[in-house]
Amino acid sequence: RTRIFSGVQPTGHLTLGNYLGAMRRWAEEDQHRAEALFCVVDLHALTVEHDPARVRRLSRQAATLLLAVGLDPELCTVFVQSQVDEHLRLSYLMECTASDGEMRRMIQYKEKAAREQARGGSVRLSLLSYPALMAADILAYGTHEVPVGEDQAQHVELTRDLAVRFNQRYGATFVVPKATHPAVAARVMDLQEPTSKMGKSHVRTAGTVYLLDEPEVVRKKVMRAVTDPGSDVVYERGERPGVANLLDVLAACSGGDPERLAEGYSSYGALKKDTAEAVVEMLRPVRGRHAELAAEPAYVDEVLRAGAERARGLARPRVDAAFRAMGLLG
Ligand code: AQP
Repeated sequence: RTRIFSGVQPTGHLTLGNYLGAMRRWAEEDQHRAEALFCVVDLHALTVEHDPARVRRLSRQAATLLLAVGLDPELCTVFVQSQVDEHLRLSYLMECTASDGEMRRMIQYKEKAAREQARGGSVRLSLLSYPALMAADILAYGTHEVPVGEDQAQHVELTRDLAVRFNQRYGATFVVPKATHPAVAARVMDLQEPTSKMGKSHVRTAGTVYLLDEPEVVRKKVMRAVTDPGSDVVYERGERPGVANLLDVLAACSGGDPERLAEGYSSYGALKKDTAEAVVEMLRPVRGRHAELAAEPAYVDEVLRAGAERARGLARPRVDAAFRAMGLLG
């Protein structure tokens, strides 16, 4: 059976980008067609300056949101990365497989390292080795497919390289996985800065729609989205990134095609209004379900406990085999 793995980082409140780029497909498609594991990757959240209490709170919220968007623990495995030791064990072997140079080439490393330095902080070593841990997350489970937004494509590519290298050098141990991306909205852009990805850890929040934003807040953010010079509605990602982003979001919410949708609009105002309503309606059940689940922390804890146990059982034999293959007594 096809195996799928993916995750979200508790580095901020989850966003519309996380939902459209990844989580929605996990719930609507992936969990139904494959053996799927979804993870709150909390260890990754320690790669940048963090507040322990906030990371703990966000991890719980992210886990609750995974269930709120429709992941069903009867169909898939939902767990927290730090509760399954195999990720850390295999991460070290991946660090011993990867080179310093290929880590330094990662776009996310360059961007986040620059951000940390601009804040006056130092760059954590773990930010550089992040892709080794991510490779471990994926490879530990014999994953075939990694459903992610486009921003993660480079890390999955590196994971493939590491799997191939490891298998060639130490013997066939890992499945070589591939990334899958949604057909539309694989990269949702910031509403205020449509040439940058919408991100959950941005300091300015006006361009980011959070899954738990009140409907009024969502409307305000979308209505104030930066559009482009001109006033005719055409889908042109390069020339008109603001309008293209709104069309992508509308298309993703309403199931249409962004270019086709553009033909139906003669003003930015009408496009924004429809996009705002489409987002509000799409998020309404997620907010509702999140509120219900947040009132049942014991249930969420039990899902995570059972998920971690199951994940551990799946990962352990392959990680043990990798230890032995690399020359450790294991
Ligand atoms: N804007 C996006 N559009 C489409 N997909 C996105 N994803 C993230 N942002 C977008 C996808 O969501 C999944 C989880 O992402 P993540 O938690 O690894 O990353 P993030 O939300 O981008 O948050 P970061 O990395 O903490 O920092 P910022 O916010 O500063 O960039 C992934 O599948 C990702 O592709």
